[in-house]
Amino acid sequence: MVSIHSKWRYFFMFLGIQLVVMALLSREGYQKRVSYFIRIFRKPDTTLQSGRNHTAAGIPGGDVYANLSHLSKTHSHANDMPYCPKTSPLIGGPIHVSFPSGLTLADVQKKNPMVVRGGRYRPPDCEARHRTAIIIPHRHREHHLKFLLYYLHPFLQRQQLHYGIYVIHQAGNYTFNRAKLMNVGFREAMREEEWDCLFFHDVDLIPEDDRNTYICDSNPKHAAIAMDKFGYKLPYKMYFGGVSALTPLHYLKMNGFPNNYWGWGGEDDDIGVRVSLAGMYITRPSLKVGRYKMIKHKLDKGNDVNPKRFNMLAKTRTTWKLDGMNTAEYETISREYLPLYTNITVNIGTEAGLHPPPPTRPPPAKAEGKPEVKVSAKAEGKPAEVQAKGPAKLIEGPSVI
Ligand code: UD2
Ligand code: MN
Repeated sequence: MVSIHSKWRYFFMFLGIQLVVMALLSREGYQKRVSYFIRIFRKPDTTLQSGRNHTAAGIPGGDVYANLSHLSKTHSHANDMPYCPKTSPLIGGPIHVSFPSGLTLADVQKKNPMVVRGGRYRPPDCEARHRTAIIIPHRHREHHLKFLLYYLHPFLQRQQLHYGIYVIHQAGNYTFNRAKLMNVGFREAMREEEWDCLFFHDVDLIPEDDRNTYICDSNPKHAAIAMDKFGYKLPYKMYFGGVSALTPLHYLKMNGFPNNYWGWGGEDDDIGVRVSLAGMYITRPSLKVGRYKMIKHKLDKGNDVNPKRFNMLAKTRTTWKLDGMNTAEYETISREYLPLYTNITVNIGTEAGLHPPPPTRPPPAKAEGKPEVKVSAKAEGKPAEVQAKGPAKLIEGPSVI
């Protein structure tokens, strides 16, 4: 009698447990829980080793340097190399992004032994299908640049691209002009190699998934569709900021980017409007893949919000053919082929031209007893770095890879 009793007890306990499990699973979000349990019992994924961690959305992120260690320098870019596969076998999906203190450019260099002078790379064991130049507008953001290089080099190598990284550095302290620097980057990069795709890339945006391939589409591509700062959503339909990709043909068709947006804002929308005015449209990767983390920062000194941006934007339709790549004027101050990137320092002038006249000074105060200080008109009108470094100095070209 006692044993029958206990049998029933076990049976009801078993039934109860089953009911609880079923209730848990049938509630909203049961899929997440199921995958969570599966992940606990699954063997670790060997493609995303050690640095595995979780991205903001709870997606597991791997070490961006995983998958690359087997590439050796023994391959010598033979002429008869086969084309790389259409989808790179080195791609690993979500990437764990963090910003450890103490990282140096020397560390980044050590981690990327196959990157050659000027920040160029070609896959050692196959012929790349794509040639991509990365153009980064820059001033006083060395700290961000270091992190971007740390992530971008292995990211691009995992995609088996032939690539080069160009940092376009605005000389002097005059108001920053992101879009004009892009025009400089386009011309200077195309002067060096036949790139078939150009990625225009903010210095502070780190891609979080290497399935976001840095190759061009048949129309201009907006790659940074999902950023942490916008809650991993597109802020508005025409948004074209952060990271975008155009072929040389796309770029020329829309007359490049505007040169006259000085200071923060507006230029990205102008560029978006140019795309449609030139008869093209914006393509995008999926929200799952076009994910980026922006390194937190404040508005820079020398990049105040541009108060004219809305007025200017209203006129893009009439200005895009008159201002852009066809009117971009600048002076190259230096071109340096550094181990991890090509640095091009340029004088892009001001609204008043490349060598604006010195600002008119108020007449000297009379009878104050102070001696008049004379300022050389010649030295005054030029940006500080132009004065310091003198005329354009071209450091020899990159070694042939
Ligand atoms: C947003 C857009 C950016 C651009 C900008 C308006 C995102 C993620 N990006 O950036 O594409 O449209 O608004 O102009 O929404 N920079 C320097 N030094 C400076 C100032 C700027 O290097 O002193 C460069 C740098 O590459 C930076 C980029 O210009 O990432 C954009 O400037 P920002 O980061 O200050 O502006 P943000 O984040 O609002
Ligand atoms: Mn930013």
